[in-house]
Amino acid sequence: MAETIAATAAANFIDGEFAPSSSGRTYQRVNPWRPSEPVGEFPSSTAEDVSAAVAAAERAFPDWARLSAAKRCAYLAGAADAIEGRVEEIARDMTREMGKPIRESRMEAARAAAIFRYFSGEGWRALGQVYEQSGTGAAVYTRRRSLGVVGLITPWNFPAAIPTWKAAPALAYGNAVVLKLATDAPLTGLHLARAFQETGLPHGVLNVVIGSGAEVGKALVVGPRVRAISFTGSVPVGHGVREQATRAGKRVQLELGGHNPLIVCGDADPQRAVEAAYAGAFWSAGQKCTATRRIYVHEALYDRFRQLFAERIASGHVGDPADPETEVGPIVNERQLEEVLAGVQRGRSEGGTLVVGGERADPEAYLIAPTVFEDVSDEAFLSCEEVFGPVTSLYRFQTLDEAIDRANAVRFGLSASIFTGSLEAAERFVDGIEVGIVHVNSQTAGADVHVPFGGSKASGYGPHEQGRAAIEFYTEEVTVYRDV
Ligand code: UN1
Repeated sequence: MAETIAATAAANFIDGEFAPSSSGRTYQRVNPWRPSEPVGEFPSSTAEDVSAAVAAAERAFPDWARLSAAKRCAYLAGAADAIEGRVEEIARDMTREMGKPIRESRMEAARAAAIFRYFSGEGWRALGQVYEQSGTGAAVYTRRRSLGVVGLITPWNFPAAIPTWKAAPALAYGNAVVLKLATDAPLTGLHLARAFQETGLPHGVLNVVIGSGAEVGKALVVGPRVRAISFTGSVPVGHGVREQATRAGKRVQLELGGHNPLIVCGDADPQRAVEAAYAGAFWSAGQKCTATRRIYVHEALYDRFRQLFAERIASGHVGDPADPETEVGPIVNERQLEEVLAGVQRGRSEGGTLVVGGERADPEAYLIAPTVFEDVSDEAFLSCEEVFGPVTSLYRFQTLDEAIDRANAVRFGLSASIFTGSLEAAERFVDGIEVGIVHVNSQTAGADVHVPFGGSKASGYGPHEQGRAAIEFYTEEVTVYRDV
């Protein structure tokens, strides 16, 4: 059944039915590993489609919000079961449509099931606190309630995990959802709609619209009946979303880019740090906002680290993302490929030296070899701006304070990591590094499902996502003075 959903232009999910765009417009998505191979035809949706989805969500909302949390959460548990039962199928679709190596696609599909599972329990928790009124001693209590229709705008790079980690809490807390899937990876997200359809979710509670940011995203952001927007994507688009949504009086949550540092102290186990650097910089071809963009190595360890890192890259598996051995697959599309290659070019023209990589690695596939620079100045483009591909730079440092200062000298603040055996160094790093997610002796990417995820500085805005933090964004707090 998924194949028929996937292969048709009737892939929006509105009011419980799969349907084409009312405009009849479609686009074709191709496999980034073999761009001559189409993945499928999908709807190029319009503001009118968004309007139909929002209307369906508005109709569904009151009954959904009135349902007990336990009953709502049963649908999430059902979706977790459905997704768990077809991790392999979802992973294969993900790999085919956006090029993520199948090893990682499997982990991500399983993560989506875990997120639904987690929120199927989380939604049962307390929604408020009871106090006594200061004058009379009568009860005054707080109660969190759902917002209404929420708009979720999701990217192509985590096409299972991100739609899930937004939709799961939105639904658990009683909101109705309009989910925009990215045009570069619609197939994966459609499995969520399919899973909920199978659980018998009431029509209109979850709606899925596929289309561009300019049409579908904008219609959600400015549409007056949408109470809140949760957006994951780039900094410039995110800031535009914030401006427009705020002007329209909406609640906004942004998860934006990163420029994540990894600090390797002189006492670190170099091989372990190299593994983390490799995974952080190159898995998913560096197309994660949590990818490792800068690696600061203590001067005593620099030459050894550089050599081991180059050896690890030489023995790494780069190529067909459908091969379970592959660690680094293609870039999502041709435009992104060109942008990454332009970033590499700029790195060279600003004085960076290539340690390895730097070129396209396949005549047909959008594949770029893992790329490492050194001698990049702290002010250069590569040290400050996100190049969304398998590109990272090495820097030498002398003291930990210096490394932390340099690590902080960017506008982003998403994740950061340190490799050290010293508790004191780790504590100094945790205290001084200006990011939302800190790793000690693990790579910069990754997001456990039951803890908050989100950045500081230009990397994020609004409450964090996932875990118990998610209730902040998807509910509003009411204070009730109760006298008899
Ligand atoms: C992860 O590192 O597993 O778009 C998650 C992104 C982030 C999610 C990263 N919002 O890359």
